[in-house]
Amino acid sequence: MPKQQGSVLIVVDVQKGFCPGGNLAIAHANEIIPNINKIAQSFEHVVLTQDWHPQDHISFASQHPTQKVYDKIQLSYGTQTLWPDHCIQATDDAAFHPDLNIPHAQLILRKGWHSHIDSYSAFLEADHKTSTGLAAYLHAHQITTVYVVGIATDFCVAWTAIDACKLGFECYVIADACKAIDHNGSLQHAWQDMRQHGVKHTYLKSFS
Ligand code: VGL
Ligand code: ZN
Repeated sequence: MPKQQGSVLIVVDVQKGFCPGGNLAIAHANEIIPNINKIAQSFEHVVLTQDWHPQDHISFASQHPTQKVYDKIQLSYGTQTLWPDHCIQATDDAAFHPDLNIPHAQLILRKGWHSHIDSYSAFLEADHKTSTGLAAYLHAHQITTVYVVGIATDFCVAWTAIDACKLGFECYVIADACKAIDHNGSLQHAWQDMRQHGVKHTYLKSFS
């Protein structure tokens, strides 16, 4: 299969914490992993992201005693959804799912490691200012097109894809290689947002 020239596959947060048995488990999330492994074979450039929070992370409901999981609160950088404690640095919950098998992936980008800012996006933290350095990395490799897969469609995948467009990359989400949290209509809202920002979507079948 020809390698996609000038393109990168960004594999978002395929971690135990987001799969059945994890602390922020999404039903059936593990089922997309064989598809991701297969798609990755079409790419020379693959970046894996890893949600990587300190134990006192601001997105954890446990840090806000009067709030509960899924509540939304206002922080200096905007609205923050509160989550169960998840993907704490160097815990088993933060490990990549053992089915993920992309030995040629070159970069593992950890995000969400500032205790006071969340980072759904692989490009910019939730203040929309603090850079992770990923755009510069991609520019250094002459990459102009970004394909995004992984977990969760309506949070980290969507924010990554939207920032990719805002930063001038052509961006595709491979819809059937993603899994959503879909809480209170968040998935529909995310697709609408992605469309408005110029994110395109495609499907697995276009890679076979
Ligand atoms: C994610 C919620 C909290 C994600 C990460 O990977 O989409 N969602 N942290
Ligand atoms: Zn997180």
